[in-house]
Amino acid sequence: ERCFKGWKKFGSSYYYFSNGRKNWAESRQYCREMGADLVIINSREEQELIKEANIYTWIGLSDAQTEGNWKWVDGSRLTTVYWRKGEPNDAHKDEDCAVYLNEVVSLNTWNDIPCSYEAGWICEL
Ligand code: 2F8
Ligand code: CA
Repeated sequence: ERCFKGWKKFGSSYYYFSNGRKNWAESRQYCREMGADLVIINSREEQELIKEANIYTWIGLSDAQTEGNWKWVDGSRLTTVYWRKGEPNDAHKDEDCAVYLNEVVSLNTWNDIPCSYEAGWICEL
């Protein structure tokens, strides 16, 4: 089995938690350069796994292509959803990328924010 230094193994995937912050596209690029992509959340277990993430952390979810049609970076539709109450709200009609909000800030939920915002990120391989 290959060794992924700094990656956390869970089920059949590996997860990388960033230091530092980037916008959504740059975060995604960082993951792709390592053969991974931003994290896709398909289960309560996976949502629980990312609890140690920073306050604002990009996940691989966006509706940039068609407003209101949230899709994972692999093109798949949402199965489980963990939106914070009242989200996604496309505030100022400018929120097309999703962040994970940690337990302390907002009880382990998601929010849509502008894709240009700088946040931490999680890659999944
Ligand atoms: O009240 C919810 C609202 O809070 C913030 O805007 C004031 C969020 N923006 C950022 O975190 C950048 C909105 O996304 C959120 O809907
Ligand atoms: Ca929002």
